[in-house]
Amino acid sequence: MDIDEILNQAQTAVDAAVDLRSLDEIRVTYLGKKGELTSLLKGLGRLDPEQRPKVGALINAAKVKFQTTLDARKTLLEQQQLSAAINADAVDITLPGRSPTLGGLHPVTQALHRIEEIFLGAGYEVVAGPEIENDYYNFEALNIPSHHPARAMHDTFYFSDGTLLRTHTSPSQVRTMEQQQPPIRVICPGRVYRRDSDLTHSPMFHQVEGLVIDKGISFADLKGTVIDFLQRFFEKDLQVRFRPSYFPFTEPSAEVDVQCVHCLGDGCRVCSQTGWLEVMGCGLVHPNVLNMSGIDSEVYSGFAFGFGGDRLAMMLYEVDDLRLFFENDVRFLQQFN
Ligand code: 2NL
Repeated sequence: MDIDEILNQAQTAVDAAVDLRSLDEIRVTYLGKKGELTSLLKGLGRLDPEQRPKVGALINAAKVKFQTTLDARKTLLEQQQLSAAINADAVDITLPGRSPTLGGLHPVTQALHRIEEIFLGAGYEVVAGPEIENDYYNFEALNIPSHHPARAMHDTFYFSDGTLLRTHTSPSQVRTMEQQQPPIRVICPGRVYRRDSDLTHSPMFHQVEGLVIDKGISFADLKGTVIDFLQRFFEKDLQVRFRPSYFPFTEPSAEVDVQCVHCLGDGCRVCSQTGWLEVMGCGLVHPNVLNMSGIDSEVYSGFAFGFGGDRLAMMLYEVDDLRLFFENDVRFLQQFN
């Protein structure tokens, strides 16, 4: 076969190659150790000596032409392979994005914020304090001496050094009384701890306590404040009643019931057919409590109240199981977003 014929054949083969692998096979066929153009060069030895330079030059020129065609095809196929890969990986930037799901505030936090808003609107200050307390602030200053039966009622968690987890947020209010003279209007929301755990009690719950001290504060002020708060919180003109009760830190003391938010007083499972739900404890601050914190009980009087924020959140959102607030199942929590 003559050189031009081989070159023609080789170039046709190159043009027909559809990928880099078959292109390389073609290169080997013509330029490899046993390739067709290589063999022509090896055959030069059989020619007349005077013909060798001319034929050798022709073969080399053919090799160069072939290599050029081969390189051009290689570049083209590489570009095709690259754009195919880019197309396969392409992202459709016109697709709408997937927005991350946003979390929300826990229903108890929402209820606490709602409570704070109501009292802030009435001129109260929101006060926080430590969860680890000592005997004086948690008990002594609240007229609960050691061996008082109320201590057992509080089911306290003690640390080995005698400190304890506060059983109510009253210690924050005691510090407020120590630090400022009346008029005092504060609420103290926060976590409190009691060794108590069953269907309706969690060892940690959220308490909100309120304290008002000024000249001439009476039980009527307490009643008006409590009734107004409950009606604002539930956004309903619910009936409220006060029953006499006992706390060491208030005298007189009362427990407050509100008309059942579920049945509005008809009687249902939630209110055990009574039509009423117990919501808080309250009373006029005991003179001993005022005096111990440096407020003259002959000059000033005050009222205080305390309730469970979790309990009020349950009533507001009609949640019938306290444990739902602590399990943090997103299917439950999402309903409050
Ligand atoms: C309840 C009852 C109550 C208070 C808390 C209080 C605080 C000071 C002085 C006097 Cl510094 N009293 N707090 C008074 C009455 C009741 O809480 O059932 N809490 C969950």
